[in-house]
Formats: sequence, C-alpha cells, structure tokens
Amino acid sequence: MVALYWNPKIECMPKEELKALQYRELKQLVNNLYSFNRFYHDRMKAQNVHPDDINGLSDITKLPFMFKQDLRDNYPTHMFTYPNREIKRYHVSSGTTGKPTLVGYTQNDLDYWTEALARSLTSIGVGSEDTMAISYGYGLFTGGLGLHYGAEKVGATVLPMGTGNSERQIELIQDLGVTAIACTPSYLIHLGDVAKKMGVDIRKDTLLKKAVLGAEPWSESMRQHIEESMGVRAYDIYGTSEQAGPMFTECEERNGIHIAGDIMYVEILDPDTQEPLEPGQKGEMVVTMLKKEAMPMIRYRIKDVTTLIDDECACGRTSPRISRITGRTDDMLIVRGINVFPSQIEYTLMQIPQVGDQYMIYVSREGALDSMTIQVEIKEEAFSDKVDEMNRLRAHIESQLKKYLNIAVAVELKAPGALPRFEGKAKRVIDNRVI
Ligand code: DLL
Repeated sequence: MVALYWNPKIECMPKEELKALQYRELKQLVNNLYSFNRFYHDRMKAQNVHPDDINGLSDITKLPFMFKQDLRDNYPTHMFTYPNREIKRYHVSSGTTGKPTLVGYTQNDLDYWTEALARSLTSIGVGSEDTMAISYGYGLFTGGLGLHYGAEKVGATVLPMGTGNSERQIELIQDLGVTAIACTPSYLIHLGDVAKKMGVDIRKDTLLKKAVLGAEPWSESMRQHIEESMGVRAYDIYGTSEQAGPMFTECEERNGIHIAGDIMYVEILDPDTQEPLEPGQKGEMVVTMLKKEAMPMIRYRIKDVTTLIDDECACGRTSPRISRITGRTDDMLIVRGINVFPSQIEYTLMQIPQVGDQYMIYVSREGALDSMTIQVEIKEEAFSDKVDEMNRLRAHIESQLKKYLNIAVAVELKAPGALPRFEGKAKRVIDNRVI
C-alpha cells in the first residue's frame, strides 16, 4: 500500500499551529545569527534591527535581504556558521557569470533535505513499489544526489542513471521495469525522441508511469505534450542549491508546489517596491530557511517569479503552495522596451499543434534596434517541402507570438531533430546584445 503522507503530523498541522512553529523557529534563528554570525550581525545592525524587534511572523519584513552576490563575496566558506569538521558535503552551482556559488551542508541539513524529498515523493505516490531512474546530473549539481537520497528514503529501488548515453537509458528503463524517472523536462523529451528512433514506444514497451520534472522552467502545455506522447504523469519539482537542492513537488492534485512550512518560509514580494503581495499576485520569491545550519539563509532574494497559493489543498496538506515558476526576474528579456519572459514564448508555441517541442530564442541588436528570432522545430507530420505551406505556417506562428508578446519576432522553421538537445538544464535563450 502506498503511504498517503510521510510525516502527517507536520504535513497536516493546522495552519495556525504551523505559523506559531514558524515564528518560534524564526525567532531562534535570528537570535542565534545576531549573536554568533558576523555577516548577519552586521547586516541587522546596518538596518537598525535587533532580535527584540521580531515579535511575530510578519516582523520578518524588518529583516535585511540577502543576495546571491553575498554568497559570491563570501566565497568559499566565509558564510558558514559551522567549523569544517561539521560540514558533511559541498555542492557548487555553476553560475553563468562571476564566481560559482558554493553551498555546504551539516548532517542535519542533509537530513532535512532528504526529509523534504521523502514527503514530496510520498505525496506523488513514489514508494517501495517503484524503481526510480535518477537522470539528473550527479556530482556538484544538487539534482542527482538530492533525489537519490530522497528516493532511497521512501524505499524505492534507485537507478543512479545521471545524464547522457540516452539509448542505454532507454534500454535500462525497459530491462529493469523503471516506473518513475526524475530529470529535466527537456531531457525527458529528448529521451522520448531517442526511444522513438530506437523503435521503443514508452507507453507500451516500458512500465514508466511517473516523471518528476524540474530544475528549469516548463509550461502547462509542455506537461500536456509530455503526458500525451509518453503516457506518464508528470509532476513539477522545485528547489535551488542555496535552499539545499530539489526539495518540493506538487501533490497528486497538481495544483501548486507544496512548500514544507517547517523547513522554508516563503514571501512573495513586488520586485520593484519589495512590498509583500497577496496570494495570487505574481511576484518575486524571497525565502528564509528555518532549519539550515551550515549556511543559514534569511530573506534570500532567489529571483524566481511565482504566486503564493494559500487555500486548502484537497490532499489535506496544510503547507503553503507556490504556483509554477514562470521565470526569474533576471531572466526577463527587455526587447525594444517590452518585457518578454521566455515562458510566454514557450506557452504560445506549445498551443500551436504543428510545433514540436524544441525552440531557441536569439536576441540581437542592429544599430539601436533589438531584434528577436525564434527558431522553432516542426513536428514530423507537419513538416513539408511545400514552400507555400511552410510560409503560411511561419506567418501564423509569427502572428500568434505578436499577439501574445506585443512585439514582432521573426520565426525560422526547423526540421524535426535540427535544434540542440540538452542533457542538463536547457539553455534556450541566446542574447547576443552587447549592453
Ligand atoms: O536546479 C535544483 C533542482 C534540481 C531543482 C532538480 C529541481 C530538480 P540550481 O541549479 O541552484 O538548483 O538552480 C535553481 O533553477 O532558482 C529556478 O530558477 C530554476 N528551477 C528549479 N526548479 C524549477 C522548476 C536546481 N520546477 C534555479 N521550475 C531556480 C522552474 C526551476 N524553474
């Protein structure tokens, strides 16, 4: 029998009790850091705030923010609050600019990370009956090892696949009766393509039923596409290396990602004014890790854009939820003065039946003018060598994009298989502007 909850006492705790617990944890965290941590002590002093000013959960807004730059400035270990002998693991996020971000974990940090994943995997019905392929990168990236320990904790049989060697992955999925897979959505689509080329129908020739997908933005229409083409049920998983790694998923209801409130406190703020937003309003997520020891985190500006969902979930869990991450405040492209999120482009493209699942966005500047070109792969059955037909399709895609983005973009149609595939996080935006 598949368990309903991993830790029902916490997961279904009455909301008021959860808030009281969060306040107690916050108060203790702030007291400790003010007393023992030079970075937080100085930050709080500079903002003229003292632990005595924190007398309720809403007082969190008095506390200073923390930024990725703080981690970079304090690289490698100056942010750590524990001596080296207590740090049991490092992970490093690659970061495209500047120094990498190093994160460290005490044994308790690792245990809470695994606990969060055990709750999440249980909530989507992954347990001891499952064989789970972990097709996230193992190593410095948190995806592989994080999910590995989470899946072992719930008793699943784990296949530590890593990324790459896709044909072998398909063979092993068949041979070992893999029932669940964790990877990026773009890699699962790639695996689907590879399976097709090998003559393997994932629906009929494998036992794969669940896919735990995240580490990069993906849309509802992408979910539909994956489910229809592979016959799996796809769940969104979210986390960042700074929080620990992958941690939180949707439950069976798939109506928002449950955030374990005893582990992480979430605020959604207006990115311009930093004022708190109401549930349902889209803004920037700011997180406080209530239990983290090695590298505490108060009001960290994660830059992911989402909304808070605070109503009851039919699954019985009382933890707050966030909606699908639609992008990052620093992902937003400003093209000819108009804000464009890559997720809007993906959403629009995926509504067009002839469009396949791969696209690339190129932005460049000629003179003073920005221009955007989107390369779009067309589905096998829709691809034709009739120039007129392809021109009509291209014009249709351009007009749909113009309608939703409010900006003219050039579309180039590509044959199936022509665009790059990604084993790790997809990199679909190439901004060639020199700013
Ligand atoms: O991507 C951890 C992870 C591994 C999450 C496996 C899920 C699965 P980082 O490399 O630090 O950590 O990147 C974190 O990736 O701030 C988001 O912008 C993005 N991201 C992660 N999950 C999602 C998701 C891992 N489900 C950054 N939807 C985050 C959209 C996501 N974006």
